Amino acid sequence: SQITTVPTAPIQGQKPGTSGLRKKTAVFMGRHYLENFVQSIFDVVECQGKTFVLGGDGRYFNDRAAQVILRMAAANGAARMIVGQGAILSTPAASHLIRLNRTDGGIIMSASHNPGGPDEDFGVKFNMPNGGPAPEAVTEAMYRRTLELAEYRVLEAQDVDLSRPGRHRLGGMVVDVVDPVADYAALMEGLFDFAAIRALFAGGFRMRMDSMCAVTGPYAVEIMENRLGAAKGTCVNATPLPDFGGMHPDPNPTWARALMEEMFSPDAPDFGAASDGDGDRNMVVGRGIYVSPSDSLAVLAANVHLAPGYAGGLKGVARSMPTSAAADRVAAALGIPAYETPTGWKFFGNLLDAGKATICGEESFGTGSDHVREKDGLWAVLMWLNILAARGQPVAAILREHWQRFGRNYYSRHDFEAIEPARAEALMAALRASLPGLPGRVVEGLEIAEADDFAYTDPVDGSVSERQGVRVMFRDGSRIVYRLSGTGTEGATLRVYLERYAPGPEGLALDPQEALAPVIRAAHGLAGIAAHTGRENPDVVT
Ligand code: VG1
Ligand code: CO
Repeated sequence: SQITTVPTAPIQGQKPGTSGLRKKTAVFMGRHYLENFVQSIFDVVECQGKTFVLGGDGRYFNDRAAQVILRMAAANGAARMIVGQGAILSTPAASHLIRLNRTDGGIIMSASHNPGGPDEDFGVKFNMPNGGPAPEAVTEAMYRRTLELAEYRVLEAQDVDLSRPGRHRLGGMVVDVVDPVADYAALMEGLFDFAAIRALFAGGFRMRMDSMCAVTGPYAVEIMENRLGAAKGTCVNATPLPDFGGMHPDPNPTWARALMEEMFSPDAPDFGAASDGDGDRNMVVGRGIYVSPSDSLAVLAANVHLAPGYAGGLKGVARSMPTSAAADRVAAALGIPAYETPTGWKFFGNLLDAGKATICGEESFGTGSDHVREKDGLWAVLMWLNILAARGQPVAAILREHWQRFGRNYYSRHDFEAIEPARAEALMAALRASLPGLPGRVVEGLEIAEADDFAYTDPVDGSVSERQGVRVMFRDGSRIVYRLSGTGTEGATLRVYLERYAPGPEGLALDPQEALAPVIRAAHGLAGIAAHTGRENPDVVT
């Protein structure tokens, strides 16, 4: 077969955000769009003789894009591609395959928790040989390459049959189609006490695992139902669909409403969980009690030693800056370091590689550990199951005991979506300009101690990332963080992160929105949210 060099011209705006390049599907399907970006990836990482993993979350265009990427990899001299059957791989499973096979990285096709379909979103990102998302220096180089690209290379060939495991040839390149679930399930079996979790289910423990018609369905069925003996039907919405069945596969109380309703109903099962489009996020819910992601990270930090894979304890805990400080309190009690990184999993990679942190988390329903280099939704759910089996208590009791011991960081995130970008930028600019005058001011009865724009110096490679979010910190430990989303495809999204610490033993059982009421009012006042955006109320509250 023949390699064709196709003349092209730079396409503006191919700049990866918090997690890869995400655009409307129609944009990705546009002339040369996918090809230009993939060629830029290959030009930066150098494709010749290399082996890469390829897979995606199964959304609309996933199968077509996979064939294009394979033909381009072959034309650019790749030696071998390891592809999930049906071009399917969850993000954590892709990360694992990259590491397990010691490959030169991988390409993941996903727009994660964004809806999928011809009118929704698509995305592509590159992961490094350590299995983690490419750091900013690499994604910047890819972006610069898109701005100078003049041609791309593609092999003239028919589609590769990805419908079942097996080996194929595409030009001079080997294509190995692999079972997307098997290696990942084996990894989980090595980390957790499957016998104890099996005994839990055998004893009548009931669970609902909602895969939201996205990629974790086959993983959840194999692990929960087949290997752990959970009742058939425990896993719902377990068939990945190109449009996620019209769902918004974002596991939070707003978008996983059916799960929330069931968990708060009289006949609620013992435990509920949901995962996102590409399987790296998780939400966990107990009977009648929601676990905030920040609390989940803290509870895991305090209990992971109960899982065999973590019996040796933790080297450190890392959280993204907007995540609550609940995990820091556990780290302090354990006498281990706590790290605070900018938003996005790529910033955890160096800490994990260097053995400085063992578990990591973000307030955006992301939790994971050094077993892979992505956040991992099913890992978190299995960790919770392992803890529930070991402690023999319901979720509510575990949370109450945690707050009694460490105090409670009341926490909430308010999202204002689809704001006109210029207005969102103006809000952030005004906030940044106001920073020097904030310390000492009292708002809603709260005195501001410090205010800044978060900057991070990576303790491993010394790289600096600036302008990562405006922080307003109050004398009593309360905090407001403002930043703009880097994953959206339409307008701007303002995220406002709100936190207030209650030391206990009293006042630990309030509704977070009530406990945070003065902080919320202060957040609106300080940023002039209504004046800048015309919005009084957030679109999504988590
Ligand atoms: C959001 C979250 C961030 C997460 C990122 C990718 O980014 O806030 O914590 O790492 O999504 O998650 P942003 O820039 O929109 O706030 V996923 O599951 O979309 O890969
Ligand atoms: Co995701």
